Amino acid sequence: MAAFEKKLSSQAPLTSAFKVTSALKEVEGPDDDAWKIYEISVHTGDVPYAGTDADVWVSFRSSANSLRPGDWLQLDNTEDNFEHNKVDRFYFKHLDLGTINQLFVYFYPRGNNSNWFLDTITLDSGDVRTTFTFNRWLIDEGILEGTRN
Ligand SMILES: [Ca+2]
Ligand SMILES: [Ca+2]
Repeated sequence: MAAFEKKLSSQAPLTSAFKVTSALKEVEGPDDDAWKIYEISVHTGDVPYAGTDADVWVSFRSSANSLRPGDWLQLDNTEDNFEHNKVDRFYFKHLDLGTINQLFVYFYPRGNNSNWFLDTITLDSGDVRTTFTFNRWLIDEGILEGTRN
């Protein structure tokens, strides 16, 4: 799959303060105006067998307080994530990221019928909402960048 750039290797996980959680009330971290709660919503496409039980991480580059290259947030909660035409929502707290310029997905196939049709991923700070479109199958392990709408 040519669009995949490289494989994930020995990437350091983020500290617990930046950990993705499954519910808004579970978000932890400093209580300061410089910090924002971000919602990541992932829409799996409405095509046959779109769903997956694969492992999925995201990373992004932003105009302020950007994640470092190698920082990845795993998207996981107690639900059966990334199923056909489902929207999965995850939350984390971070210093204001400003404009989100790039968003990357790291996909690691797992389970039966692991191919995943990823439609869009939206990052919402409450003030700014940025959607990245993929609209394609993810099949092999790798990293893919979304197209900012
Ligand atoms: Ca599938
Ligand atoms: Ca699943």
